[in-house]
Amino acid sequence: MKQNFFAVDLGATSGRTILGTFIEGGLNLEEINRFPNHLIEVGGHFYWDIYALYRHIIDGLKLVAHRGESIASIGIDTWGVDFVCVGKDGNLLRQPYAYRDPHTVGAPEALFSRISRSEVYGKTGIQIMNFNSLFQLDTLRRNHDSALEAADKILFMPDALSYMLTGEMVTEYTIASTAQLVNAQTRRLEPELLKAVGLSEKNFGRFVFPGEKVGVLTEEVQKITGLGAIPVIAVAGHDTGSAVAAVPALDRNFAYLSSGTWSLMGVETDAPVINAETEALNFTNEGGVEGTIRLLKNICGMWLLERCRLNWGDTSYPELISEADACEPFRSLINPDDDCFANPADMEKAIAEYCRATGQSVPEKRGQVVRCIFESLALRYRQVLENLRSLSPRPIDTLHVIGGGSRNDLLNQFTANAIGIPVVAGPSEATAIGNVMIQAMAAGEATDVAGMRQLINRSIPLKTYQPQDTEAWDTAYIHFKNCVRK
Ligand code: LFR
Repeated sequence: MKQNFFAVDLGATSGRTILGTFIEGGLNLEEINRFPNHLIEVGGHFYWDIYALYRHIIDGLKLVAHRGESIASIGIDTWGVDFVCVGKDGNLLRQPYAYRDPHTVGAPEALFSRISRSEVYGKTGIQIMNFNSLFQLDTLRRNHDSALEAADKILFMPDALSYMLTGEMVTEYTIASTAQLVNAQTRRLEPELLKAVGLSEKNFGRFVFPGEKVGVLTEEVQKITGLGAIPVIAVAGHDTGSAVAAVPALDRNFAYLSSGTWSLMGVETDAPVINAETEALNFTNEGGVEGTIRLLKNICGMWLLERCRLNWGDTSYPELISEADACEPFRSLINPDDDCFANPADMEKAIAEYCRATGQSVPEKRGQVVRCIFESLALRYRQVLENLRSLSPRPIDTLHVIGGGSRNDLLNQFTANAIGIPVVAGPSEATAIGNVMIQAMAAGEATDVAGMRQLINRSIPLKTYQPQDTEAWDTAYIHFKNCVRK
């Protein structure tokens, strides 16, 4: 009998539920529902609405139940680092803070006065970013946050939603890894780091790896949805972990770019790569499926465009892309990772100000803004790929672009031009596919990631972009390095 796997994939701007089913020679994906995910600004802070996300998941489950379809299991992945505090009575203590809340600005330095930067990096191998859960927890601790003070347990977003569905509390390895709370060698929560922020392992749920069962739907959820006691499986709870599991590569000489709100560029390794160079370049070693490590760097991605679009009404992506295509090349360039783009009130203005401050032409038309974003991203990809080449244990022959951003033809072509090697784009729903894969492996329907990657490669249309205009891009790269702020 065919088995349907229900994947919940929540990103920082939108979420979706997908039903994945293995069919003759391939994988069929059906989107059940799609919904926005908003940052909620109130009282000087930014939060997520976990109850709204929960309701959307329930709606998705109901839709499948009403069709009379069966579900073999459910898996949830989300963006990284955010968490909820749970009280002794099992209640969520408040909505989770969103990682773009500026309360963590300067937080790493505050912690490093008690435990050194090198020690934190050496233990975890995780890039220092002020919003990592380690620094969020320390910020809340310093601020005497009432929810943290009353917390019995800390649950990361995917684990919190699994808890709401099953009543069982777990801490899944991939999501705890990107939180900067896992020791990269032992692959368990690092007691010293927990202690540094006033916590211990008792404050976390049962530690599980991708593929382990969390529990089954509570009677309450069964009643609301009309479904039975369906198991919830811990997938790679960190969306990037699920996405990279679904890179359709046939060998291992590749780099990947998981392209969504963030652009995550890296390689897959068998063991953490933690040394003076990775520390200086601030590369991360996030835990993945089947014991793999993602040696990668976060690059600010479609966030730049998503935020500009807030000013532009309902203009579609294809429209914006064609406007950008019609504009003059390399008119203005930015460093996408400059702090000023982290969460500005007005992204278009922030870009204009950046260009002015660096002595460049200020984009005047919408197409010019979009072109500036795409060209700057492609050049930044080149810079990060150059670093990766020196850190990676393997050669890099191809760049696999996966995720929603892989649908962007113009950016894919710019990327190939900038990096000088072929770009293979797709699948755009890599995260949901990775989520389904782990569930299928848990159910015994799939054996390993390598086999699944071959199946994805065979059954999902991919598009290859060969580098063009490389001389112009080489010149632009030199210009980029000179004109942007580091
Ligand atoms: C991508 C992602 C990145 C993480 C960022 C913040 O959606 O999960 O991997 O660094 O969001 O959580």
